[in-house]
Amino acid sequence: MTPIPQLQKWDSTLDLLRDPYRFISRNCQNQQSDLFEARLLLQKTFCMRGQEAALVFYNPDLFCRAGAAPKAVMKTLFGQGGVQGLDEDAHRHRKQMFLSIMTTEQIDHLEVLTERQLSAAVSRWKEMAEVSLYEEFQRVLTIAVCDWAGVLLADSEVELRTRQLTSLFHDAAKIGMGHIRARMARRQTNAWITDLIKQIRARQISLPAQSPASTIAWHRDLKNNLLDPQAAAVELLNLLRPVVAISVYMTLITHALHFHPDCRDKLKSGSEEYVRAFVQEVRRYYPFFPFTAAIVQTYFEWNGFEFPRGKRVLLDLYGTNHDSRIWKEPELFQPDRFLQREPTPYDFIPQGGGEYALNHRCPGEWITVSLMKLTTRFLTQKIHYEVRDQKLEIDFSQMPALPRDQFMISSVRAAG
Ligand code: HEM
Ligand code: MYR
Repeated sequence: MTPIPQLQKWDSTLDLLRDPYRFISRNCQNQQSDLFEARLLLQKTFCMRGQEAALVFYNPDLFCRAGAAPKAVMKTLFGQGGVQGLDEDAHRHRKQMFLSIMTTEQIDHLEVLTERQLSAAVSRWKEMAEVSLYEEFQRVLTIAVCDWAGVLLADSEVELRTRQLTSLFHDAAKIGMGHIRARMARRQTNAWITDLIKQIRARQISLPAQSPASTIAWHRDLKNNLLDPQAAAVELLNLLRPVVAISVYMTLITHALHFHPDCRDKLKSGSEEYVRAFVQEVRRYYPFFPFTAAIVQTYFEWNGFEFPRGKRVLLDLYGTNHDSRIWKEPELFQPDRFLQREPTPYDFIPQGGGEYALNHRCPGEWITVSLMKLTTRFLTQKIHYEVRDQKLEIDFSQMPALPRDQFMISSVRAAG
């Protein structure tokens, strides 16, 4: 057996938090290995990257997810009792519930609702001296996704719910006050949506049968029981929160358009294929979800390395999307690469890899791509705006990573 390269430091958690997107690939480079071991959160953890690593990581016979995510992530971003922590039949059954929601009709419906909110926002933006795009996108997506999912949202509630849903992903990985905010947001949103689930079940609210809130409220587990109302709330929040998180990608699209005027010109003429390639390159190039975690379920050997049962393993998503063995000149932003080759489920993994139904790969990828394409068309074809001098470099020390000044625009007007 080959010994697994070990980091010398007693604990590397601080190094990981200082540069979360590049920690794994930097150390892989230093160790000349796609796999190394480091102590993270006081626990010896394997870290790996690359398409071969993704192929083994997404073998559901070898890895499980129960206990894989740290408590801090469960109590903020994911919530407790949701699909992310399930395995085997229970996972496949719950995952099917999510996949059943992702029909073309549902995705188109969310796109229409989002487009309507973006257009409505322009009337406001025209009157504003300066528009914080990240915040505006959060609001647009909160209104659209609540409407789509069947979650009633009074006008007076929009600001509060936008702030809470955003905190679940924006503050989850912060330390100190930020993290406390995310924990509070988790408690508040759980209470809000648990109430809604109970009202739907008591038939105090009537929703179309195909609305996502109904699907989740009436979903039955393998023993034919309804989900515990708190678990159902966590699953409905597993739709609301990540759709609001697309505000991060929407902001990064604006960033890419600003720094690549050649792409903007090509997008103006609007070939559908190029819009798609541009969106894929945004998902490849920019940091968002840094890595994902699983636990070795049964002992196995891979490339001469021993994987002991119970070991926590991190798969580097960002590093795999920047692996020079897969991507020529990975640090260049080049949408054309997606016109030349279709990615595989293991070499392009911004939202996880493998098969949707059998693995934990993100069931929201189609929605994400659809709303990103809409945003790209909107920013290049529907409005004009100015970008004043500001700090636009991406802050790689934060999760999610955003431009330092987030992205302020001004002089917004409809294109005509
Ligand atoms: C899982 C990223 C949007 C719902 C995941 C995973 C990642 C991810 C990395 C875990 C993959 C793994 O552990 O193997 C993202 C990013 C998004 C996004 C960067 C951009 C905003 C969405 C959307 C939805 C969604 C729009 C739903 C509408 C989920 C759910 C899971 C998941 C329910 C858990 C799947 C499972 O455990 O089987 N996502 N996602 N995500 N995502 Fe997304
Ligand atoms: C979602 O809301 O599910 C989609 C996007 C959230 C990204 C949050 C930023 C990074 C958090 C890192 C946690 C790592 C977990 C092992």
